[in-house]
Amino acid sequence: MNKRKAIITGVTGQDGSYLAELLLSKNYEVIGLKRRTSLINTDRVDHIYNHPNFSMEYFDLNDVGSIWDIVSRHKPDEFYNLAAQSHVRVSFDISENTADGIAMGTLRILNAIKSLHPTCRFYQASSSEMYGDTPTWPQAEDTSFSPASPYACAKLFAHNLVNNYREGYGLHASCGILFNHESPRRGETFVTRKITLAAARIKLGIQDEITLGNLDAKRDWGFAGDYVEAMWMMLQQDIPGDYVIATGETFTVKQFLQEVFDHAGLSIEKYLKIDSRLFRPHEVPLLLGDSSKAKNNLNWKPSVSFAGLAKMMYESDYKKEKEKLNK
Ligand code: NAP
Ligand code: F7E
Repeated sequence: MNKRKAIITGVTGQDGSYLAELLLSKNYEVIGLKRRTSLINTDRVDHIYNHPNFSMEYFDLNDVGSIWDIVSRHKPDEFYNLAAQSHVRVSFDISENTADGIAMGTLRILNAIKSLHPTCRFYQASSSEMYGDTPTWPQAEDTSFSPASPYACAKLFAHNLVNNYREGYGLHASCGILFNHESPRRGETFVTRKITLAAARIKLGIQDEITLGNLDAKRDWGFAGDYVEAMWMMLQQDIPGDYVIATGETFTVKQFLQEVFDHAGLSIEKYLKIDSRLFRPHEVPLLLGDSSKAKNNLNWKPSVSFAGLAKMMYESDYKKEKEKLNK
């Protein structure tokens, strides 16, 4: 039997790397798409680079020609669109670039699939940020959206577009409305990783303090490895659809900080500084997901607890920073 072929945009990112590993373990041929960067940034996929079923190609969300070329040459069975300028705070600074990549980039991919290879199954990385400051919680698939950043507005555009192409053209296109998910591979400027890395470095005596913004925001944090399983499960369903993926528990940034610092045996009061520049023009106060639909239809559930996630990320950072010190 021929191997199933999957394309992943954003393969150099946190989720792209976990998803590539998962699909390789299921014997897929995986083509990871990356954009050109001036420094090599393939750290998260270096360990699978020589896998016989893995390859990487250049593309960019802003480049129609590359997208059409890749879809027409490979004719994949599944297409996972994970690429994005994914930092909410940064989306206020580079709003046009963020919106173009996420909104128009998704449109470019959908048009290529519709015209060149409409049987391809498509996954869109939608986000809980689309709920923004909705007064309703927990948030499920039918909760109204109230996006509170250029990032979230662009994600909602893409989300609506996928629904529109599913209905209008009969594409097998699904959206995962994923709540925050983290891991030792999380980018260092997202709050969880910023905290675990700082705690590890403070513990080792190579950092003096941690500077944060709003500690009161609440997030529903899960483990990225669990969440990429849900992406794959969505594309194995006969009928496409939208699914909330979340743990169903919410904690403040302060609680995450406390969990990590307690684990490291550090006092928050001694090392924490608050910087108003890290607050956002428009904050999302509370995200808490209801993933009952995913539990019922996909048999998906998270496997890592809040405390387990904090510990996993801290231990990983401590080990890596210690190894660097000993070099
Ligand atoms: P990430 O670590 O920031 O990875 C984003 C990926 O997109 C990187 O590979 C990045 O390339 C690539 N990219 C950015 N702009 C691009 C462009 N113009 N053209 C081509 N590639 C581009 O994000 P993640 O945490 O893995 O998240 C994956 C997806 O899920 C994103 O769409 C994100 O918005 C969405 N999402 C994430 C979460 C979460 O909590 N992690 C929750 C909901 C939704 P470089 O490596 O070159 O920067
Ligand atoms: O912020 C607060 C900040 O940047 C979480 C992305 O993956 O998840 C992510 O977006 C909270 C916010 O993630 C700092 O104000 C305090 O309330 O880790 P974050 P995010 O904005 O929730 C969603 C679901 C996505 O889709 C996105 O792609 O933490 N916070 N102090 C801080 N945040 C950061 N980054 N840095 C701080 O110093």
